[in-house]
Amino acid sequence: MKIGITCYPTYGGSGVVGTELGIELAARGHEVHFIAYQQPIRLNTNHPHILFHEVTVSQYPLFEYPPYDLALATRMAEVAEIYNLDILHVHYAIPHSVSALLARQMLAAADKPRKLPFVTTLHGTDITIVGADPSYLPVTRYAIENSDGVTAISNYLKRRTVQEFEIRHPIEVIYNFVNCDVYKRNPKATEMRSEFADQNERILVHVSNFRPVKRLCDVIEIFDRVQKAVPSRLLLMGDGPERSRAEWLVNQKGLRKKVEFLGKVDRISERLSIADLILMPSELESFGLAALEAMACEVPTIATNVGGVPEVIEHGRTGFLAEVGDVDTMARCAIEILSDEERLREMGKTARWEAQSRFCASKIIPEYEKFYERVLERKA
Ligand code: GMT
Repeated sequence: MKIGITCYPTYGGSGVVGTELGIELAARGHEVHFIAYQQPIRLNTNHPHILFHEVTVSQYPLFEYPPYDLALATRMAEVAEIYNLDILHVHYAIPHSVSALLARQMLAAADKPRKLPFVTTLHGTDITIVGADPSYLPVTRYAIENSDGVTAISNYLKRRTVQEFEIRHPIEVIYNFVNCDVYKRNPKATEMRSEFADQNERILVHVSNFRPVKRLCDVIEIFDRVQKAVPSRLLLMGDGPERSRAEWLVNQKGLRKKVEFLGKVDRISERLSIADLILMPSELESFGLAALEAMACEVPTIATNVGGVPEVIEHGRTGFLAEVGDVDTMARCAIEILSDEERLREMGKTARWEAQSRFCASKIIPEYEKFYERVLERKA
């Protein structure tokens, strides 16, 4: 198949899923065309079946807000026509599904009309935060309803979309995935750990885009309690609006020597594979991809019991779940597991097993392929 993929190219779950999906599809022989305003952050391959098409948004003094969605629609239609795309797959409804809808209509009305069915994958904040905003809700609902196929990354997100957007269009749940050959425990973990921690210290990690929804300060609060009981270090991967608040808190608590802000890390798998625990105390997560990637690396998660997280992490088996803001309970669970080497490793192994058996790319990518085939059959 010739598949066009649009996602946010920046640091964030939906962009990661869109990019990794394209990479996996190309590895399975499909031709994949990424269409975005910048090369996606995880697109670091020269695979011959992957092409990147940049969307340039012209500036004009009249435009206080340059119309990216229109430039994107135009580029989608162009790429579809030139490269004869079979299908377009957009990640994150706003504004990508609206642009795809426009591209489909433009091509249908062209001198030589052609079909361009599109699939929208809902990731979370496009529904729960941004999409639910009254200024976006009607247009988001319209674009979802008019997509040729809609998928959501968890049952939770599907339910929420149906309830809040009153969507009648069927939504298929296709879980996020992880490439278990790339994300795995590093056999050289012990050597690599010495770059960040002493031999007797545990390594805790957090990965996110540091938006308020991630509750980065709770990560610091949890770590502060943990390091008082268990010698440990905290590695923070990512960047975003909450960084300076978190830096202040780290400073105030005298944790500067124990907390490292690594910024936007390219090869997350290398860092995850040396970790003992991942902290994800988010206000909301429709899935929690960072936790899944950690699970594949045998790293249990301490998280909040929100959104789609319980569909990924089983309390007491692959991690621990607590209420939002309950940093004491999350710290207590972390201390408990970090103090019991045997249970920690056993839980890590169970997490890996769960990632492999339920969320491995080799299982999930064929679900997307079948979904595309069904959409194409319907549109034939
Ligand atoms: O969490 C973010 O701020 C990023 C956001 C995105 O759309 O880029 O992540 C959402 O999609 C991820 C990939 O499907 C999910 O793993 C995250 O749980 C989801 N975030 C939220 O629901 C807050």
